Amino acid sequence: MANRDKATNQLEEFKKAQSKADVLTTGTGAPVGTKTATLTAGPRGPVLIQDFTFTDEMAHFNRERIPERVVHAKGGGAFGYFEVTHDITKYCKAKPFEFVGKKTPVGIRFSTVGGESGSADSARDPRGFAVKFYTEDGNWDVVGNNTPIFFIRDPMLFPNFIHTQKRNPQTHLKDPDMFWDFISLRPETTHQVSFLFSDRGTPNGFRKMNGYGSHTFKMVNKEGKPVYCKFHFKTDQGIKNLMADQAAELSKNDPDYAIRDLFNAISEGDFPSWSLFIQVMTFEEAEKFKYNPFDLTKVWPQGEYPLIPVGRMVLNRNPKNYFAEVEQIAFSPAHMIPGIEASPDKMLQGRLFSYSDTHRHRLGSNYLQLAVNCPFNTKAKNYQRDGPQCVGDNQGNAPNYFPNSFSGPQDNKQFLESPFSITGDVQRYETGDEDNFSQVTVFWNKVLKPEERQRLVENIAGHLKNAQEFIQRRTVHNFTQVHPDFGGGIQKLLNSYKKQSAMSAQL
Ligand code: HDE
Repeated sequence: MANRDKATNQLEEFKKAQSKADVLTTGTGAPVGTKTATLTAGPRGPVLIQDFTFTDEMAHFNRERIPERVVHAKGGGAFGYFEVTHDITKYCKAKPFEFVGKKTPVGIRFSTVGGESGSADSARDPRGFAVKFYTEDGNWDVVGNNTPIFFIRDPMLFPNFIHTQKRNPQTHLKDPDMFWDFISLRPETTHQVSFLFSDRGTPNGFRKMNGYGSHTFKMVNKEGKPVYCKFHFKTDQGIKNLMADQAAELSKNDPDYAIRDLFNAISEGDFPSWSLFIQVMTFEEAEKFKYNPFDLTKVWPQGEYPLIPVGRMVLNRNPKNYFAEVEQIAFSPAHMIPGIEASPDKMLQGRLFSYSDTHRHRLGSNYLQLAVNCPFNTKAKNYQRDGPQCVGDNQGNAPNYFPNSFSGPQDNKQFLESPFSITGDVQRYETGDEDNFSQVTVFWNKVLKPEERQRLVENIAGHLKNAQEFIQRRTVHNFTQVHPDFGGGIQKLLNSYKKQSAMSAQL
């Protein structure tokens, strides 16, 4: 049909490619006689337990759902490649950056964060931006967001922060107090909340937003010299955001807007791309930097640490099967390769544990054997064996213990991490008041245009108005410390909402 987009016309496309229908089989591959009638004793039943065609399918259906991601449950994905355009080997020996012109296959998943897997794509929320590089040294994941910063600095707070965006434990409803209560009690959230309620909190689909590795990482070169770095994927489509009313409209009329937009663009050959840049900071510079360089609530100013171009990522293939390739794709910041290492960032360290742990729960202990997760540009050779859903040959007849004298896979010191020294007393260091506002003041004064400031104030007040007054007061106090006009503007709007609702109560 001429007027249907590629996503809507998917079944028609399948039919075109499949000249003749295959013979239907059971899960064991046995041909099926009929798919419309159970095997029964007499025309009115009962059903015989020997009907494997029925029980095979019903039992499988009963098990179709796996747990959805506890955060980032709603998302879409695609595949493509990363190509090096600029030489950065003086900083990094990692395979994807080996030489100009080198291409590495990638898989990507974009997502919203707080909502369930049926929630609307245009919700005000950060967007996940997770990239898997399938390299010859194994898979490397950059599991980032569309913002260069995050709400908190200590991973201890993460599960509780996330609970504030989930449902109230008794009512199972979204709760007007939970989010702002937490936000106002933890002022380090002010920077990210200001991004979130600006226009960038509602990007126009997945193609027209940037992606950031967000954390500080380490890059190591061939000589073993490390530097700190940050990753920036800048959209070549240009940044485009939805205004709050457009986003609300789409939530009602096309809740899968972003997934559809990505699928159609790729199907039509309009391949989205992003240019990758890095920022680099030496260890000596990190010692003297005016902020903690590992604080995820802060950016590294680009005036001091300029963007260095690296390459371009192009998405040119839609998933063939959503569940196999998008629902089951499993990212982890701990999936690193030689040349890329962790920094001390506490949030990153917390994540290094969390992701593989959740995958073992969500997908099973052999999640790395699934086609979309296995390192297909090399081969995993180790001493892990067996376990549920062990696919493939389970490493065949190779020895299953180490060390051994029988040519089992050997370790090699050339792949050791770069050494680094650590000093300091072991303690639980509180991080709640490490300069929460100065970079937000720069955002307010220098990044936002006057009309964008106004929309930021309106978006916050429109959301905050449903919280209790003591929570509103604490929130306004925090934004006032960024700039008196910021807090003042929110308070003014809250006052007018209060007046309006008092008036309508009198009517
Ligand atoms: Fe995540 N996060 N996160 N996160 N995150 C997950 O892993 C977690 C954080 C991000 O498309 C979970 O597989 C902790 C920052 C993306 O599959 C989980 C902390 C950033 C995705 C998890 C953070 C992210 C996730 C849920 C703080 C950007 C989706 C399911 C210490 C820099 C990946 C899963 C995909 C998903 C934990 C904070 C990005 C539970 C503990 C900061 C893009 O493991």
